[in-house]
Amino acid sequence: FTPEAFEETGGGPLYLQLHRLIAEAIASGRLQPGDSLPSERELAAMTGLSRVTVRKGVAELVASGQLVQRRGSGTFVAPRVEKLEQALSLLTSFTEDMARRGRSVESRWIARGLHAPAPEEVMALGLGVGEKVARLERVRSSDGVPLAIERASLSQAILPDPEGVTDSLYAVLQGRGLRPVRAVQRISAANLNAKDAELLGVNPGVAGLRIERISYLPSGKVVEFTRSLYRGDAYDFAVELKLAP
Ligand code: 16G
Repeated sequence: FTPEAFEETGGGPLYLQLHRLIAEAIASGRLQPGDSLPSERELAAMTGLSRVTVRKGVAELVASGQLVQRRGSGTFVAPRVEKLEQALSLLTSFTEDMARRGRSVESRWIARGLHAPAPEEVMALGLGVGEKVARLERVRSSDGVPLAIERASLSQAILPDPEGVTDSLYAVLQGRGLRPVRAVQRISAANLNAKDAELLGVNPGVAGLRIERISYLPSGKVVEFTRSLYRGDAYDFAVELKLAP
């Protein structure tokens, strides 16, 4: 990061030139995942830029997730995640998706139990008066990389014993003859808030995908109402389109 290097960055505001220099160093492999970046003071001394400008250039890379800042220990190149291509037309579970890829599954439980339902759960699940909701909230990881936060809600009638779900929810449902056969899924963009970003090990504000799934039994009865947050940098959702009739 020498002053000369800036002459080759194509001009523009100084903080953007620094942004480009660091991004190129990451893209070319000169900076590797996990490498630490010089401190703000050192970068300013190396480049001749002011600390304010350095801070702005680095902040952009933190916001886009290419750099990670850890309080007290500095700024690092973010670990590289391999994008997972996921077909959108198949009703599969997280465990099945990862098994098909030959990857491991780890789940970190945040909450699991029966609760009084929130209004949106009553609506989505068609709960009766006084019926409780089983909530399963967990961070789903694969090969050690956190990929999604899943918050599943099921009626007490479908899942009376949420504590009994230790690994795959769909395997438990299958065992009870309640495996969903159809689902409606909605995907929208979301910037991860500080709490969810921490659970996923990424910077607050980076791009995420909010996925809502309502799945059904052959009878049309709702099985689950699941709201998930997927890491935007780890997923690539693909769907096959056919010519409209
Ligand atoms: C998937 C589903 C989720 C379901 C879970 C069960 C999406 C967006 N979500 O992650 O609705 O509850 O699988 O996984 O695809 P499990 O059987 O591994 O617990």
